[in-house]
Amino acid sequence: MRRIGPPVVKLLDDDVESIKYSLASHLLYSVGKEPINATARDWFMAAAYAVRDRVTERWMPTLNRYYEQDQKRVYYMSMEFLIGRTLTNAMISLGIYDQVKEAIGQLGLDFDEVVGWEVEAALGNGGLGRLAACLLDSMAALNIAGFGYGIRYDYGMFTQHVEHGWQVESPENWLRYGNPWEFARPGVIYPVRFGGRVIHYKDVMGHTRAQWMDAEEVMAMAYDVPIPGHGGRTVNNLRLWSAKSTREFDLKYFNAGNYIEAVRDKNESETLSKVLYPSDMTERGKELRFKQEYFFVAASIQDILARFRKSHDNWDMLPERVAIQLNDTHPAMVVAELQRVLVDEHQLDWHRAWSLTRRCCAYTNHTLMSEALETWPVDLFGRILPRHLEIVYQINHEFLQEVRHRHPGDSELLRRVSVVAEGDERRIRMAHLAVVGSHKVNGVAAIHTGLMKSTIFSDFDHLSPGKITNKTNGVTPRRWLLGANPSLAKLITGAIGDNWVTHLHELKKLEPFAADKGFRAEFAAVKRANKEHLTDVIGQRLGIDLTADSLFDVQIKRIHEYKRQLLNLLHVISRYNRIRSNPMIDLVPRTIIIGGKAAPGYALAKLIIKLVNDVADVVNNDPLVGDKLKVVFVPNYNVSTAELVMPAAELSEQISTAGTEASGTGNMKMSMNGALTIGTWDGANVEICEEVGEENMFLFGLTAQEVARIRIDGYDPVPAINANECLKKAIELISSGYFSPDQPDRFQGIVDVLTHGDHYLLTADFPLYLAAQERVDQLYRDTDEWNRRAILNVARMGKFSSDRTVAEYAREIWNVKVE
Ligand code: 26W
Repeated sequence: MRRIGPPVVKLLDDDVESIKYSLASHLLYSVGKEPINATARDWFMAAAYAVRDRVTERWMPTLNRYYEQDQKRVYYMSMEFLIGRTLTNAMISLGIYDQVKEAIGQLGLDFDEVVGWEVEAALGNGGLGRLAACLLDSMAALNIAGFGYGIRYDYGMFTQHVEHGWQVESPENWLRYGNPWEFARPGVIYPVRFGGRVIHYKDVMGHTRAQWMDAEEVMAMAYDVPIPGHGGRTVNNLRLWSAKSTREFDLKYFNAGNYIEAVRDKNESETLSKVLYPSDMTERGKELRFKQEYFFVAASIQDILARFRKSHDNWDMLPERVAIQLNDTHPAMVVAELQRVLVDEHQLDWHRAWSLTRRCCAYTNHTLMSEALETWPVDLFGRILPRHLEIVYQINHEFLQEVRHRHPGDSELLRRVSVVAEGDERRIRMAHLAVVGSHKVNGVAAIHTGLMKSTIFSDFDHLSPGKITNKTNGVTPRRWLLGANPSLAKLITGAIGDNWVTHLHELKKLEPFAADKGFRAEFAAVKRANKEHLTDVIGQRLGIDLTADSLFDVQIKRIHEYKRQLLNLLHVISRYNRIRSNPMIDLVPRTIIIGGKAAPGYALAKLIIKLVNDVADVVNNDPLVGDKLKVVFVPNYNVSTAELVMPAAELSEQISTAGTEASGTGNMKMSMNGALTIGTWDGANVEICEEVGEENMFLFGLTAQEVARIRIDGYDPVPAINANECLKKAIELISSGYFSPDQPDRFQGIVDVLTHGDHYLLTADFPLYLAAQERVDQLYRDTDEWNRRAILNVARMGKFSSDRTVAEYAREIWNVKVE
């Protein structure tokens, strides 16, 4: 039973002595060691537990408060939460950073080393997963009753190693030493069914009912992770599901006396939460992925409804107490599942249930790229979720009937908007299911939302004007500025106070400081120190000698053709050619830093990584080049690496083909840390430009409209290549095997995509990119002016706090109050 009333436990004290006591007692009682034989990792665990205690005692009152006040809950449903490390983040949220650091120091330990032992929670691929983590942080900071639901993968994102320049993946067993941030909830466990068949019958009232039977069962067990909001008033909950075989299952085999078989099958049913799919675009037709999606949807819906039923017996209250946000289509089965539970299990009338479902759900789209839009073959769908397939057909039938009624005779329209794609193989379009089953649909940047409305969802936009809205992404300033860049944070706070941490618009007050020579010098010193720190780490870990005197030019993100890491490389190679043909040339020294993972099955992306490393080998070891140009591939780019690199970036590369990058969030992180952006008119770059001013960025290239136009006309890259000597020479150098003498045709695949079709229009944008890079060099020579503009970038980043993003969702989609 839930206890109502004040907490029985008195709050722990947060002074250094009390924290030292916590550390020592956790080392003994939780870790089972004494200082004499404790390793730094043991101390990390002790520190995590000491901080966790202080998080936990704020967590339970938060949950009780929501219950007592019967607050509307927001459920953020996501297959990915790319959280990163938690220890210092939690210390900052609770306002105990200095004390814990001091306590650890007083125990004779190295704080950075202790903190460095934390294995990050990498339950996500990239932008979408990291956005989920930023939104959770902001919901807690804004005291919104926001709960995350996801999967507790045994193996999250793979670790990337670089061997002979190639990406090699290895599984990351992140739970090996235990996860101090999670609480196992063996009592919170729900059955999830797969397969079987459906029978239809008439009940006593004469209503036709469906019964789903003979299904296999897997159990979903909850693990809870507290999400502390800044200031510590609110600690929200992230509930992650882990698959467990059922007890019936065990008994069945035990009774049959087949123990070995029992254990083998048990393993199989537990594979559901074994591993995160490491591709952020295509997982076409993978049955396990489909099952993972339903697994976490089914468990979450049971949990959400159980919580609702504790305090409500009127189903009509559901949309007033429950908002469900679908992070892309991965949880889109929520639409069919909620409808199924209401109709089949609680006997609601179909139309009443459908109204409730739609008023609860909202869907966020994160990409327009057709290869990333999920569809499932009808036969796979029906084999695994036979009742859901019927429900999807019924939903579609009623939807199409309404469309037919409003647009009689337009069979093309029906074909286009149908949830079922007809063709050689019929498929369920999850995006259409999500749109039809939601009351709001949103894109993640203005240009992206506009393109959603004019391309993939244009019919839906006409059918339901106003349903598709924009919610431009943001990032949490707690992790990405205060936590990652403490010296810049300190400089800012010294100038304008610390209110910016929760009200990022206050950064505006920095604007006048851009004109202050003294402040510019201090700003430059901070950036310099961050660059030196990165230089040290790269020297130690990779053995590459960098100089902080060069311009740090950074592109860190997943490796994808559309993100155009190759365009960056073409600039690098042409720069190299310039230096080689004139070794005395007076060029601004550059350090090009590239980092990112390729999907294990994405051969071309892996080849791009190899090219970066082969180019780096040649350039970095060419005595003619010296410090004028260095190229570094940072292995295993993840949240922790991002926290290291972002603060040291001076030039932020955001150069996707216009119209392809939904938003980008790395662009915001780097600007916030005082980098200038070189970028295309794509994603949130456009809005960053509106805020910071075009004169404080280096925007270049085709617009999304021009890209669309060119593609309709059909693009031939050959004339563009022949017209630009630099480009031609760069491609020829790759093609000649200059960077791969041991295998001259290694990069033929890359040369081919550039010279045949060039779908992402690198060759079309190259001259403008080079010109923009020229402007970068020019400005960098005027250090003071560069710094002035960098400060203006920081000062004008207020819009890109995920607090603003969450507040917009709260008001316009979730209908919950923001204080
Ligand atoms: C089928 C598996 C799969 C997994 C992830 C398909 C597609 C995805 C996502 C759509 C990929 C993703 O991370 N998208 C990114 O979302 C960010 C947050 O909104 C945006 O900032 C990025 O521009 C967008 O690429």
